[in-house]
Amino acid sequence: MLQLTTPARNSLAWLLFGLLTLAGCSSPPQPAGDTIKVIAQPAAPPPNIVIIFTDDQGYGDLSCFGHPTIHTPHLDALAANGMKLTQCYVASPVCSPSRAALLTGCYPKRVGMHRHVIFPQYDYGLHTDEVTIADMLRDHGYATGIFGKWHLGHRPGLMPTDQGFDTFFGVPYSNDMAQIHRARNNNYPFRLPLMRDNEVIEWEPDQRQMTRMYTDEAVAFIEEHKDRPFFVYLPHSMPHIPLYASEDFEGTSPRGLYGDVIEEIDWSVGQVVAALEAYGLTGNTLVFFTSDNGPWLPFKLNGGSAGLLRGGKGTNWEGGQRVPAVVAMPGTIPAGSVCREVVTTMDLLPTIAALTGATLPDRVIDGHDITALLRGEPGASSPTEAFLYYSSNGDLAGIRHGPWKLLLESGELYHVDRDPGEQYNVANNHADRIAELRALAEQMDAEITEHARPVRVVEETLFDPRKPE
Ligand SMILES: [Ca+2]
Repeated sequence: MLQLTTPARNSLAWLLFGLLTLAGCSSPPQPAGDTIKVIAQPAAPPPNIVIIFTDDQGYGDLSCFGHPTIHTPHLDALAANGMKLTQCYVASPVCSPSRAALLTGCYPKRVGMHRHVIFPQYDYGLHTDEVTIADMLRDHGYATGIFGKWHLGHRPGLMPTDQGFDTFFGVPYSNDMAQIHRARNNNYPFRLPLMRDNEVIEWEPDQRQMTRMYTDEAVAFIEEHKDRPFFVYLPHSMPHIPLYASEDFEGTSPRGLYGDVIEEIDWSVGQVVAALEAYGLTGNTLVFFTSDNGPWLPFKLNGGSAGLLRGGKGTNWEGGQRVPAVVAMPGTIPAGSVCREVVTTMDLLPTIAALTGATLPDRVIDGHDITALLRGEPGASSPTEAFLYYSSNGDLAGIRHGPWKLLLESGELYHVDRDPGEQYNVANNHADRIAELRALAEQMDAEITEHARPVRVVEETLFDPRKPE
């Protein structure tokens, strides 16, 4: 659970070299002997980080994860050049808690963000005392940008630029917290702003252009910062309902509008990868693609598919929290590899710290460094001994330990390696195991509860989300 140290690796050497280069010091004043050695043989800059995070995309909604009619050639190529993760979990089956976990490396409850999602009228958000991946990398000399949906608080002091990002372009909350897609003369009281940093630049933007706009902004950011380390966080608004695709994609997929939307996201992945290739950055950039939770099944054809997994968004079945994941970093991650070990999005922060030499937050986090798994080291196994499931309202709901998964309320027990679809409850044969798992879950949750850190409440507003009279 506790990750306290990581080697500084080559980052100090790179930073010294970079500083001297920036200062134009071709003949610097006589420095210490070690520094001369550094200048003669500068280390490679630390890797760029790109995290692409879709909204409500199911485990089965990529062709490389088995979808028969959605065509995702760019994601499939990313997997062919990198690694597919078949047991990747998010820490919540809904948006805001899942995002808090990804960015802090913590269970949502540890950072107070476990109580469902943030609505337009809410006054709280992720506390700025928390250290996000963006904070960590910016302190390490990275340019940091977010292009897409934030959803961790939108009052002054709770915005992306307060949480380690140099720049933000996108929406502060979900794309259905909007007037535009609802029936005419509806009573929904809130509207959706498109923002740049802390400014609203448009109310109720044309959502058909969203995926393209985020992509263009992300690619421009990569171009602007190609000569220094950067972190791009690209949390798409789609395929969260209401679904929208641009004119180039609408009506093109045999899967219907949902397929159009996924194929436009796939196009976006291709644009990002092409930009990295154009600037010679492919081998020194980690690209991680995943989804914030499972598919929104009650919307039927407009929701996605968790493939062979049971359930979807908002549930603690595997389909709610096990998400499709692809990661690439040629030369570091073996091409065409598959990791079947349990990993979580909480692992991203400590793993990125290890890869970049950035300093880990000075507090308890829940994620683990999975670089050994990503490098495909022989015998590498999951550092996650047990994984806790929390309901969409933040209540302890279950635990996975090895191949076993216990749902606490119903007492159902599944062997999710043999039975990933959770079809065969084997609780009757395992009374002792159930007692052990229940005790472990309660013990882990008690520790998190005891040491939970607060959210931040802000009275002032940046904008009025209410519909004008
Ligand atoms: Ca979501």
